[in-house]
Amino acid sequence: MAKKLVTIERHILEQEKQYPAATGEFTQLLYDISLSAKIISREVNKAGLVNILGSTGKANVQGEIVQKLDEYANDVIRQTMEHTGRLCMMVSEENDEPIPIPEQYPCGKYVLTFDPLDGSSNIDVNVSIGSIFSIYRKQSAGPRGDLTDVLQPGRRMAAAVYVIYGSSTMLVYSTGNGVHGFTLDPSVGEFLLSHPNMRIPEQNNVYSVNTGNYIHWPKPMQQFIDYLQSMENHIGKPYSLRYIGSLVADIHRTLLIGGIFMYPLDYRIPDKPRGKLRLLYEAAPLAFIVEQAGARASDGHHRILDIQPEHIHQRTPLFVGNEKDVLLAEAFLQGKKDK
Ligand code: P6P
Repeated sequence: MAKKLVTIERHILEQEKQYPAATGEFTQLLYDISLSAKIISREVNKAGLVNILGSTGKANVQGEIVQKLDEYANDVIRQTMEHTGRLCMMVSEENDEPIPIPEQYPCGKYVLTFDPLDGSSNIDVNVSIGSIFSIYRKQSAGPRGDLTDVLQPGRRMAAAVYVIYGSSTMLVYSTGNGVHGFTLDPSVGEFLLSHPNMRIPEQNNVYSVNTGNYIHWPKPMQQFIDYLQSMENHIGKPYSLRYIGSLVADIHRTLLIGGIFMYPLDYRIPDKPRGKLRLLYEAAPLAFIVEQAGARASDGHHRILDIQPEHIHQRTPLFVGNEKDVLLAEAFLQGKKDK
């Protein structure tokens, strides 16, 4: 029987019907995100052809050399979003401060945080990279957004989206009503439903971590990895290692085949809690999505979605994957597991 052809616009509209109070604002916001994803995908996919590679020589708030594609993606998202009247504030990995809506545009009732192009160091070697978005509802009483609107715990998120620019471009989103994946058909410029109701498989003996950082981990973390690599673990054979070093690609694979992804506490990182990944626009939106797909997401001690952000570029350790594996990691890290 022919599969139903469902575009992301159609799917979002169907989802909206389940919220009688929905005004369509939220639907339009998700559509705006899919539009920026199509534009970024076009540039990412021709990066090798056009002289867009190489860095601008400028560094961003992370101190990383900003690839031209990072800046381009950041500009595309800001220019797609800021005039729509749907947002009251934005936060981007590429901008030191929160991004207010320009005075000449009206403010709306949503907040957008985003990492415009994560894993950009992989652009030049043609490894999958991604964009990550989270949407919150405005909390402040004033006409224009403020810091209380962007520093919300992930459990208050209204929606999360990630886009993976790989062998194909996929957009995966959740509004708290399951996780749904769409694949871009560039010939018609439509995201078509390809992965309805995504659920993480029950179990898979795959772990995903940069073992090159082993000597920089706390002892319990080293013991957990030793355990996964041994014959004495709970499945009686060593786990396989899969690590791409591009967050969206590693999380997407974990969601599709199971296992556990980790970016643990690393003693080289001076600021507590000594994680590399960012909470607001990396860990929290991805945690929202994976929890909706039946997975667990924590920093090794707390549920990611329960962490109250203190500042917009706050970092966190991240453990994502099958509940059993993440609970095991937490038991080791909390000293509750006999080694
Ligand atoms: P490492 C890419 O630079 C990134 O920000 C994430 O996409 C990725 O998960 C992580 O860093 C990889 O870090 O230290 O393993 O190279």
